[in-house]
Amino acid sequence: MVDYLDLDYTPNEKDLIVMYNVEKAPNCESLEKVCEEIAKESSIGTWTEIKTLSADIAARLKPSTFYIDSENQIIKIAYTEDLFEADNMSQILSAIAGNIFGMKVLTNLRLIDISFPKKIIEKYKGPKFGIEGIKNLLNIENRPILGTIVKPKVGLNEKQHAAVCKQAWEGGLDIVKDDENLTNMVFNKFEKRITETLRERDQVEHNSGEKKIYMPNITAKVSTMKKRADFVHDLGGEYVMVDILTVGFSALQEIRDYLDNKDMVIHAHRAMHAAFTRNEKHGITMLALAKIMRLLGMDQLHTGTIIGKMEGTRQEVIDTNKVITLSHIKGNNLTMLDQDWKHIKPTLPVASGGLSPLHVPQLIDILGNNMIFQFGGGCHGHPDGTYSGAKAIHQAVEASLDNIEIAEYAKSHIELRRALEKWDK
Ligand code: CAP
Ligand code: MG
Repeated sequence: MVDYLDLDYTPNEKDLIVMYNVEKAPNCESLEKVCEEIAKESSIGTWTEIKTLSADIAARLKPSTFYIDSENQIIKIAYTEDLFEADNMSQILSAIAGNIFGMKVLTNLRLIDISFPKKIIEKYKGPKFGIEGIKNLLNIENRPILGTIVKPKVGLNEKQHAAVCKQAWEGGLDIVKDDENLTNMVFNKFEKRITETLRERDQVEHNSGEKKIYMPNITAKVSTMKKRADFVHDLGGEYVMVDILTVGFSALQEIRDYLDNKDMVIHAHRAMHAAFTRNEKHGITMLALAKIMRLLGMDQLHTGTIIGKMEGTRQEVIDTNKVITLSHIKGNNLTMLDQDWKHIKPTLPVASGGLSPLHVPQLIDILGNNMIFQFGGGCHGHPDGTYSGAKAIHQAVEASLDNIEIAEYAKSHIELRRALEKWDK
């Protein structure tokens, strides 16, 4: 009989460790029993003893549940590295985040965090640029990077799209991006949109002397994403955006490798994440997902605003930003594990969703300056349009960095005043 429970076990540097929150099913005898089932199903075992599982295989590969906090229903399992194909994230997740979510012995299962061992970390490049690389590229030091998402999400034609981008850049924003559902549409063709928009970008850069960024959404099947990235690159684009979950983990690995010698920044949009990150009792935390994305090489990642329209508590967002920006993580027994990120650069967090200039003081206060703040409706919804919306966002940041109340600053800045008139209800 293989024993998957070993509370005396001390993990070593060859172990991948997973922290789970477990709610056992009423018909299951104990938390220890559930731990055994989770460890079995996520590694070498199944629902019954099998004759084909030799003592040697068990000795080499069986994982150990080495920590059980029955009060908080939190467990930690150590998996030896030989259970995994180190450079194959899909395989790793099929094991530790696969069948186990569907087992009847548990009512809920939440994967809280994964600690990756040296042998796995070494197989990944991580972000090409990281926070410093992006700040250098945009020549921005002591303030958050400011961006907008073209709205409406879809519907504009190529020229209309480019014109909106031009206004946002001229209004002072650094970045303009496609929305998560804008790719190659009958009314807005990818190549024509990129051509029109990068031409406007070049013009605004020339006139303003400021660095301006366009993040086109290349989300599609992998071969098409490669072609679209090439098209952007050949036209002088430095960024691509990918809907990380809908393209999938293996596609992301492929794209990161493909873009490695093209010097392109990868912006990761997390559309669909809430399908498995939102339920606090079941699924996978955004923190764990964010760590996977840092390892896979995403330079920028949406992680939440705390104060905007999307779900995500202050603790979740701050912890998530911590594990993707720091080089060494000191774990606790509740929300995160120790992690040494070795050569893996930090990923720049993105706060986006339901933000307007009014949110800026709080955003800077809670999340700091090493951030990207994005405003869709909060820019294009300005009473006087996109250009004024962009100006108002910039003015709110200027005021906040100088510790001036935005209401006070608005007295001498019409765009900000108009924004307050609309949104300060
Ligand atoms: C924001 C946005 C982003 C969300 C994604 C939207 O627009 O473009 O996709 O921020 O959420 O479509 O909602 P608004 P998250 O600024 O107009 O809200 O960042 O939480 O992944
Ligand atoms: Mg969007």
